[in-house]
Amino acid sequence: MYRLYYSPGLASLAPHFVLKEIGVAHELMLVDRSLGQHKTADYLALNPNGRIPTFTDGTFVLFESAAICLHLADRHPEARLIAGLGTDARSHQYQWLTFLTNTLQADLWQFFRPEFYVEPERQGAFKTVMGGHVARHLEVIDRHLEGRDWLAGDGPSVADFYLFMLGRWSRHIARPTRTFPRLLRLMERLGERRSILEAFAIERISAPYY
Ligand SMILES: N[C@@H](CCC(=O)N[C@@H](CS)C(=O)NCC(=O)O)C(=O)O
Repeated sequence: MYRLYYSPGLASLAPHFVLKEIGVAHELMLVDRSLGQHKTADYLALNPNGRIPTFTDGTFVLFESAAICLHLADRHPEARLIAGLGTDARSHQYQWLTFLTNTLQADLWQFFRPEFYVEPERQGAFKTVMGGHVARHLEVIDRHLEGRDWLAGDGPSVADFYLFMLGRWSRHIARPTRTFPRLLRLMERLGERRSILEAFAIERISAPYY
């Protein structure tokens, strides 16, 4: 049985959307950050970074949210959440997913956790700078979406579901996702899907979603 170790609204959200989109049986294991459950020896044995999410399937263990999404897409080709191996569309899906994780998500992380990077008195200014970087990344995506329904390929891929999660997180910056017209259309299109609405309901996340 698949297991997703999650915490509401965090980086486990994208794999949760993907599990729902596939419609495969799975167990959700709540990791309560306020109790430090992500730093216990048992959890660190699964994910040495002490970060959420982690995915298991029997003795198989996988961490990194994007890797979990890709794994599920590969395991369930019938859900068509990734284009065929060796196709241009698949390479572009890799491109966008990588951009999302190592650029947009990385800068969002710094926006949300300035205390890891600068002293308290500089954190306000640091957040403004990081919010600006995030807005520029969203602008790149928004421009790319001109004339396109999805990031790459002819249907929603794991990259789009991942973008939905980060687009939601970006609602806290000065120029949130909803201020980018093409990005907003993508968020609206995805936000109507049953998979996403079910995941939000389970995680007790209510509208507005982004
Ligand atoms: N690159 C990791 C990052 C995961 C991550 O940073 N998760 C956050 C929640 S969104 C977390 O677990 N934070 C734990 C903490 O703040 O100590 C992934 O995408 O899976």
